[in-house]
Amino acid sequence: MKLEAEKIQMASQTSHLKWKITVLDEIGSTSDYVRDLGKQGAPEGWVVFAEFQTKGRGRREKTWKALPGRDLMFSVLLRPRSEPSRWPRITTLAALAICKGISNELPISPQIKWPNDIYIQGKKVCGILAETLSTPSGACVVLGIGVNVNSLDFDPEIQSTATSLSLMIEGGKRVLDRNLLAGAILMALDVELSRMEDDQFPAAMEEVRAQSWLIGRTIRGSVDGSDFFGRVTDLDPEGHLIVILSDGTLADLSSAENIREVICDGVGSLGFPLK
Ligand code: BT5
Repeated sequence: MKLEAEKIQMASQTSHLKWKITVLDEIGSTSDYVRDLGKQGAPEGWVVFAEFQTKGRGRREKTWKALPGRDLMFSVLLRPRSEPSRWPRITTLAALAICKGISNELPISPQIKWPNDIYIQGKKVCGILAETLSTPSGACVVLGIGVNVNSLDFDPEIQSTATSLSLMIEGGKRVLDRNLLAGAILMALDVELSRMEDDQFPAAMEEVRAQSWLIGRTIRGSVDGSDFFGRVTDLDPEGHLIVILSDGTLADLSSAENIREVICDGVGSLGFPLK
């Protein structure tokens, strides 16, 4: 079934934010499209879905790869009223919202792989890209979300690391209703994004911690081009990752790249005790 703006609107109708939904057959990137809308002064709540992206983007130079007509790829225009210092919380709250939207609609409990991925059974089912942009009508945030819904196979580069909701539920036998799922995610986004302020964010962070895929795992990753290795102990109150590094020091990371789990017994390759 194709994506239809009216059906998504119906499925998200109890939201406080008035979503204005557009569905495109093909576009370079929905986030670039929404960026242009933002520059032209478009109101908060504009959501653009595409059946196919020719230039889907991840962070930095990375690409988002998805075949046409199977998944969800969309970008949301936000004009947060909170202080800009709180805006980095948007990625965390969006991750929580996506988990809730999915588990409200389907018998599955996704996990948050800090900072911007959603995992099911250790595989990536969704990526989030929040970008800030200044416009003549004020700063705004373009929140880009890609969810693998009905894809059954993936580009060779991501074949071993990616999965889809359909694959995880009934081994890909059932085609899931993308309009209903999109509506459920938008409703959850509406609720979670209202938790940005200091009086609400700590409670949201408790839920995020409970759904964290990384806590307790031994990982490798990089920050600004420098590699690190250590064990994740927690997320701090702001949603940063706390890692005990191999030299015993604690790192509090606001962002990192290429995080992957290291599985080995006994002592890690850098002499880091794993137990
Ligand atoms: C992300 O970046 O995961 C954020 C992706 C956001 C995509 C949405 S789609 C709608 C909107 N419009 C856009 O142009 N973008 C947003 P990052 O953490 O940098 O991860 C990118 C990496 O994920 C790639 O380098 C691949 O390894 C992997 N990847 C690419 N496509 C994938 C897919 N369909 N499923 C799982 N992993 C994928």
